Amino acid sequence: MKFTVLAGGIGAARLLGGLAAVADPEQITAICNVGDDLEWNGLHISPDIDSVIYTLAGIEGEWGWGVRGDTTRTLEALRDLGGDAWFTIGDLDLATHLRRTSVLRAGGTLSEATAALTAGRGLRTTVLPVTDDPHPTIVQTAEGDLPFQVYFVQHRAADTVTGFAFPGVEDTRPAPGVLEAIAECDALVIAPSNPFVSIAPVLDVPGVRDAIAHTRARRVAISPIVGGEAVKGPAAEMLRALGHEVSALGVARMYAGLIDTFILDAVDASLVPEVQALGMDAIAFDTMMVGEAGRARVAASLVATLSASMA
Ligand code: FO1
Repeated sequence: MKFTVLAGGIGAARLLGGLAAVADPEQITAICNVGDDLEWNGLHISPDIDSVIYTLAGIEGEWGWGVRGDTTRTLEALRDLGGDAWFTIGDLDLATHLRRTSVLRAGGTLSEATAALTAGRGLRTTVLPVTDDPHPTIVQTAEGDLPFQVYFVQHRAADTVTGFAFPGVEDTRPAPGVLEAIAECDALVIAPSNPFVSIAPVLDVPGVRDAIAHTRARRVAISPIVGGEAVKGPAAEMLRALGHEVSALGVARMYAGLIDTFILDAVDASLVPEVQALGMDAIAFDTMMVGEAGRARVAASLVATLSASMA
């Protein structure tokens, strides 16, 4: 079975790690959000791409980002020199950003830089940015418009969110391979990622929604909300602030018309009939991806669900 996964950060990375353990890694393509990207001390950082690459390489960090066992000596030295140090880039992580930025400076695209990084880590899974064009997420808050990482890291997601903007998204083009990966897969999976700031910026690149509407693939989304709370990050606060129901059903409503199957966690099984009433299949199983065994278990349940729906 050929999989294409629309991916945000850590939830998507864990799912992809599990999928690569239970399926052929060469049959998996991740299409990654780039709305979280930022320039840091002159370097191009792509947090969601890096979460996916590090997790697939089995070296994801204990901080929830970066590389396992990393240190911050460079950052501390930079801080001592009066540099910009609110974003914690580890010493080993830095190599990734140097490599990416050098490819970009030499005239390469973000896709080419990403391919260099996946090859360098020995990965067999294809990792694509959704677009090679600049496509930043702006979080609109009561304090004003903030680039995503300023809202999320510098302001600790403390500002009241009023909306999101993706300036210039209408001029972005899907990166090479993105539309093909959607058209030619058997299973199109929307990872358990934040629907507002991880998945919407992927869907909004011109051509992506259309490709999803026309793919022959089974289209499935996994809820990032479990028991009324986000597994990680500010998705629950964003749903609440924007007037959505803070539940897996609230997320399912956002994907109505786009997908065939919605997967909820077992604790939300009572919501299955209401999700089905939206015009999609609904399946509930344990979606908590704790440890490598948990990731593989969730991926195996996903594959079983897909196989059953295609039989
Ligand atoms: N998240 C934080 O909460 N604080 C940080 O200082 C931070 C640094 C960082 C550096 C590189 C990287 O790839 C990710 C980093 N993140 C940090 C996580 C990042 O904000 C999130 O992974 C995503 O953008 C949300 O999916």
